[in-house]
Amino acid sequence: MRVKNVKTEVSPGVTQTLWTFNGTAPGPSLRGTVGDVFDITFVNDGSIEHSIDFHAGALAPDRPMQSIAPGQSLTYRFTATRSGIWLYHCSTMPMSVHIANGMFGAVIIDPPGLAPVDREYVLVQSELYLGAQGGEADADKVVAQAPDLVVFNGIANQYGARPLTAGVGERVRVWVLDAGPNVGSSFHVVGGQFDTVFKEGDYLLRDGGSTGTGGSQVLDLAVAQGGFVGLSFPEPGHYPFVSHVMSDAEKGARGVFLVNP
Ligand SMILES: [Cu+2]
Repeated sequence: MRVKNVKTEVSPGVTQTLWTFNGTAPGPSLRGTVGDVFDITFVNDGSIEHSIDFHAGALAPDRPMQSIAPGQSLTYRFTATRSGIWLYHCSTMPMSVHIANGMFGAVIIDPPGLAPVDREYVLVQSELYLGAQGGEADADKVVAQAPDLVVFNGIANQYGARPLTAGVGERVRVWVLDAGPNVGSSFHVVGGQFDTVFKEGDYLLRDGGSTGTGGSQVLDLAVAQGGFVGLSFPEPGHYPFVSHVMSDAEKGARGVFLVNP
């Protein structure tokens, strides 16, 4: 896992120099099952001190989560003992600014017995606090918790231009993680209903629940929480997905499922 500063178009015509893990924000999504050992080599090729904190592992933070200077590296080994979708992030102070400037990602540890699906997506919500064009996050805006953009997978409105796809009747799973640093999410699919919701390590609803007819309209996530929803689409069309915190949807936390016959 290598820190790199990368100029990124975060919204059409808007460029920021992000601090990234492996070149993108969010960084790579890692995946495994309970019992897996993750052996990470963390390399700082950035321009200031950085660090990494994997929520997916339980261990003493002292050594693996320490900040390291540019040019240094460390090894970080953790065992995935519990299932869920877990945040990882830089934990160098001010952590808010490091996360706001791109230093976050997801680790998915499948719960045992996870049902097969036809389509599976991962959406990581985060905020951008724009600095000068081509520059870095505006720390004053971060402190004020006044984001310019709220985004899925790092870029405002990207799935409006380039929809996620599914077919009528297909089983679709959407993993959602809220990376913050400051704003929670209320994940909703317009025209869709979730028959399954898994949040923070357990099912809130599974196949319609105890009645068999239960449904859910939103997966609510505080900052750093995650889960998944399961649904299928009844007919072809364009089904928008949003954070139902509507001002955040209007700041870019929205996209579209294109459902084909
Ligand atoms: Cu950092």
